[in-house]
Amino acid sequence: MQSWLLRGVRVGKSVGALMTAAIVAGVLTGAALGAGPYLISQKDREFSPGDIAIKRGETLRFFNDDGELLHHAYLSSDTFNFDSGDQQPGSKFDVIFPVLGDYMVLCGIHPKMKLIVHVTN
Ligand SMILES: [Cu+2]
Repeated sequence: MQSWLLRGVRVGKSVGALMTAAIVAGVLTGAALGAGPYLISQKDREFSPGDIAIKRGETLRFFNDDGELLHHAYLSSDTFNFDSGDQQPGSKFDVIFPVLGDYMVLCGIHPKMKLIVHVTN
């Protein structure tokens, strides 16, 4: 009886440890996937990716990884606006999207650069 109990305790502990590990892993994964930031490259006169779906409150990080070109990112809409200003090569600019909807982000320097952002719940 006693040894059965002890074994039970031991099993219980290891299950508990496994569950703790799973929860920790879940939290870490959730943090990595949930909050972003999602990287948007600005290179060769393109946003890449050119189309992205995120959840409300998540962050896009615009990264000018072009060798020597200035870039820019702005959004003008009824519900939500931002403007990065000039972005030097190597610079980053973070934007949180707080409002649901579909948006088109543009570069004021290269008119053909377009990024579609779908913000969902
Ligand atoms: Cu540009």
